[in-house]
Amino acid sequence: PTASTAETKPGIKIERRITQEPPYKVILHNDDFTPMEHVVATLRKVIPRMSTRQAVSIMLEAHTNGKAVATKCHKELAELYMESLNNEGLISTIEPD
Ligand code: NFA
Repeated sequence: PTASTAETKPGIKIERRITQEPPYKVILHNDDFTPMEHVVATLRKVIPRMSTRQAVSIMLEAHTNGKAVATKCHKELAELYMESLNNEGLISTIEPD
């Protein structure tokens, strides 16, 4: 258990517990074959509350840079999302944030 402080307004420090933050990243990797439409549809199907605009943005970032963070969440959910994305033919991995 550890904590950090952040400045919001000048001179006002708010303490926030790092242990309450999502500790894992789900990384979407580019490939040369999967249609862009399928990537967007799959992100929206697998990850709750993902808008089409968000999904397109993540897809394009992975397409351009090779990878993109699809979401941040706790480990068990990250594993579920990774398996679901990979079952749909995508390549995803998880890593501690
Ligand atoms: N690169 C794929 C294409 O050109 C699209 C894609 C983007 C695939 C992001 C996987 C991840 N059809």
